[in-house]
Amino acid sequence: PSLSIKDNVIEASLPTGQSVQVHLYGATVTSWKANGKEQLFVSEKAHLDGSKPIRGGIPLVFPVFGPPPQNHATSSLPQHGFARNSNWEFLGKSSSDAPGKDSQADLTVKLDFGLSHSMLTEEFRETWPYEFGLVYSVTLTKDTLETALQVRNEGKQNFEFQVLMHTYLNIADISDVRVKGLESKTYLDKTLQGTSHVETSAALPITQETDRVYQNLDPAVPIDVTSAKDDQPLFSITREALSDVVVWNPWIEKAKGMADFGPDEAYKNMICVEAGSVSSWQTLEAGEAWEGGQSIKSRL
Ligand code: TA6
Repeated sequence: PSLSIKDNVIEASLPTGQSVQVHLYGATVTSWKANGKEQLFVSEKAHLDGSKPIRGGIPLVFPVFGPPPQNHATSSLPQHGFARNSNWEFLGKSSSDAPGKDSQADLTVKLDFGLSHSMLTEEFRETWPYEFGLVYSVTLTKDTLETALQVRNEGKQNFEFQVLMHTYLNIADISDVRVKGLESKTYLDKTLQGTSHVETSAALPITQETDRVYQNLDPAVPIDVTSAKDDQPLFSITREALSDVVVWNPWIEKAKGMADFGPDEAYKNMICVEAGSVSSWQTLEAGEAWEGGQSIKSRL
C-alpha cells in the first residue's frame, strides 16, 4: 500500500486500486474510491480549510450528537460536538494481508488518528474538561471501508458521551434508493418534533426530507442501501457497539438552506446512513475504554 501526506491530508491506496483520503481536520474521511468510483459524497461547497466541519465524507460526531441538551456537561459544545472540528494527529499506517491466500487481493491498510484533551482549543478544553483520548482507525480493504473509534478516559472523573459516524454515501439517484433492515424498528422522527414511530417499510424510499434516529438495532444485521432497479445492495453497513442508525436526507429546501451544500440538486446524489450510539449516553469510568465502529461494503 502506498501512503502520502500533504497539506494535512493523508492518502493511502492498495495495489488493487482502492484508495482513501483523510483530512487531519476532524479526522474526516473525504474520499473512498473503489473500482475507480468515489463512494462518498462531499459537497462542492464544503469548507476544507478548517473554518467549519466538512460537509460530506464521514464527519465524526463526539461527545454529543445533535444540539447538546441543557444542564449537561456538553451543553456549551457546538452541534455534534468538537471531534469533527478539531485538528487530529496522524499516528501511523499499518498494512496486513491474509497469509496464505492471494495476498494481493486481501491486502488491507489501516490509518490511525489521535485526539486528546490537551490538543483541543482552549475553548473546547474548558467547555468539556475531561481527560479523554481518542484513537480513530480507518481501514481500507478491496471492497470495504471500516471506521472504528476507541474512547479512553484518562482522567479521574467519569464522563458521558455519544458517538456517531456521519457517513455521506454517494448515490446516482435518490429516487432509485431503498433502505433495508429498518422494518419494525422504533425511530425518532426529527422532522416531526422528534416523535417516536415504528418503521413499517421493509424497503424505505426517500421521497422527502428524512431525519430519523432508528434505535436499538442489532449492529450485526446489515443496513442495506439498495437499488430499486435490481433490489441489490449498493452499500451494506454493519456495526460493532453502535446500536443506533440515523437516516438523513435534507431534500430540496434544507439543501438550498445550507450554504456549504452544493449544488442545490445534490440532495439527489447522497444519503446519510449514520452508525452511532446516540439514543442514550455511554458512561466511561475513570481509566476505562470503549470501542465501536462500522464496516461499509460497497458493490461498485
Ligand atoms: O444526522 C442528521 C443531522 O443531525 C440532521 O439533523 C442535520 O442537522 C445533519 O445532522 C447535519 O448537521 P450539521 O451540523 O452537519 O449541519
